[in-house]
Amino acid sequence: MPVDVYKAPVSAPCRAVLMNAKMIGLDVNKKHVILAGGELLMPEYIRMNPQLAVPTIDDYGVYLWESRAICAYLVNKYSPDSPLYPKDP
Ligand SMILES: N[C@@H](CCC(=O)N[C@@H](CS)C(=O)NCC(=O)O)C(=O)O
Repeated sequence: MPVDVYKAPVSAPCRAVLMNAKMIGLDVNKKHVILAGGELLMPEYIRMNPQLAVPTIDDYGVYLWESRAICAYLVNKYSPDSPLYPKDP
């Protein structure tokens, strides 16, 4: 099962996460969220992201939001030798 990425097509932060995943060759399961549809207000979503925003990831029960944090996390976990992020913080 790939990592779930909750995203909306109009969202630049979501595109950053998806581009980042593509750059490291990570297969993700895209879950489309309709921003005006009230999905972000559902208890199941609030449990994952109390900030009520996309992108959010569900990595086998590890929930993370904020696009830049997600990008760094995915590279660290799934492509630690990638040159996308420096080894020395
Ligand atoms: N700083 C956040 C920004 C997230 C954000 O603002 N997402 C917008 C879409 S671009 C959102 O989900 N808005 C909620 C809404 O429109 O109801 C990130 O980089 O992930």
